[in-house]
Amino acid sequence: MIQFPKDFIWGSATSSYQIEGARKEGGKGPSIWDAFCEIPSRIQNGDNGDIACDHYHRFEEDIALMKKMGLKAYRFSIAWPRIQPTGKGKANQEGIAFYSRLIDTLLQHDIEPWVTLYHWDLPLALQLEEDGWTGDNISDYFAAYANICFEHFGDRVKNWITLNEPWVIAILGYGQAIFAPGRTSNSEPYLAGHNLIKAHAKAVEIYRKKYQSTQKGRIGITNNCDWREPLTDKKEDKEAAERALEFFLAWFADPIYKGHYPESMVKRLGDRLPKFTKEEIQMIKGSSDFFGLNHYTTMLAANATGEITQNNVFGNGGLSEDQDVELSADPNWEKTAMQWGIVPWGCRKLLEWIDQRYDRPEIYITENGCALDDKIINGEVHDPKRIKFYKTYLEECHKAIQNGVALKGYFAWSFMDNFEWASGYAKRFGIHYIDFETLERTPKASAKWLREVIEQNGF
Ligand code: PNW
Repeated sequence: MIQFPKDFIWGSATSSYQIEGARKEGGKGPSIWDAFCEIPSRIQNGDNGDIACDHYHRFEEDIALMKKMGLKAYRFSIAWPRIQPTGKGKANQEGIAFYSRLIDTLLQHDIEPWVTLYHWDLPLALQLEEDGWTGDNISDYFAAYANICFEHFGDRVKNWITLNEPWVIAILGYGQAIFAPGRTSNSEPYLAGHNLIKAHAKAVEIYRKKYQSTQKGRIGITNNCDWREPLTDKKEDKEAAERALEFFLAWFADPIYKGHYPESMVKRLGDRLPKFTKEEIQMIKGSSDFFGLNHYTTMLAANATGEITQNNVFGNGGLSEDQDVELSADPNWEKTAMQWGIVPWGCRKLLEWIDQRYDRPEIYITENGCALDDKIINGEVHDPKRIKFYKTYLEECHKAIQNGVALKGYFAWSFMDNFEWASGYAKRFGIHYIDFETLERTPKASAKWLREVIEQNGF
């Protein structure tokens, strides 16, 4: 029997654009994802989040399902354009009222809200008028928005996550045009990343100065990272794997934990990597109360010796040419519907890497899970492969804890099938099945398995 520490947090996660729907209701303004989905051929099957899971209207039913599962925590995100329809100015009271009801209902069911302030649905006006995350003033707009959220929800919300996955925002949004706002560049990602780090730190500064002492919550950031395993024992490949992790995770975590970008990035990117001022470094260093980590997969990394063959799945190598890293997958690995390899030990190695590099931070896995081709048959979804995924990843998490890693919680992605960005509704990550015609929710076998895990605090 595998037992997790007594106070281990068991949760599940979603994000606003992926589940809420109600695109034009409650005074919400348009977001860059509303616009991106209008562009032909960007999203599989021409899907969009106009209705999604209709969580905006069905949140009480969803919270009842969470309660049934015994979830201790629920991670969701606030849609910035519901709070500030143009990204600036005073708060939209209907937006405040919606999230207030959501938070109250969670607390009534003893479920701890973990709130992400930004999970990619930037108010469209900020993209058009301020150049989105590459704009000079964007971090101040974000901080002002964060302030509104702390002011209205901070009496009840004790766990804040500023940004979800700045790497994805910068690389897939500004480098590879896979996600909104759909730009292609080899310099904008580094500028966007720079502004994202400043935005995070400014929001944290406001929280710490104005709210933390009275509201007594915690604030951090969630980064995503795959594991990179050296293809061979050769020194060049080991260095390539390390470099790949630096361009992925240390890009954001080094400034926050060490006060500077990784040396490998500074050396290779030259003028494309902006510099922080002394004051900014002071504000950024130490600006996370915990280490939020989203982890999905592993790839093999080799030193690139010539032309990069674009071997990376769904862009998840970043801008490989900047790193001189060639990625590949072991053909023996099982894969998910995203074609992401299932490699549980990669999760442990990544946790141990973070533990070492950042000197034992408290880590929360704020997302882990898999997309599979689930089918509902006679009202049931048998997803043994997902159960095995969770079981084997959790076993490695447990090993990491035994090896001294301060892993404090785990959130399954996702609570329900939802709008999987460029893949639309074709990829199902949920532990609850959604029929997107009727919007009926059904717990999958994996939800029932996780319910027992939570009940026994192990398996
Ligand atoms: C994360 N990659 O996205 C997001 O936080 C979720 O909203 C999303 O549904 C989930 O993971 C599954 O995709 C990612 O290419 C998207 O490396 C792409 C990558 C990583 C994470």
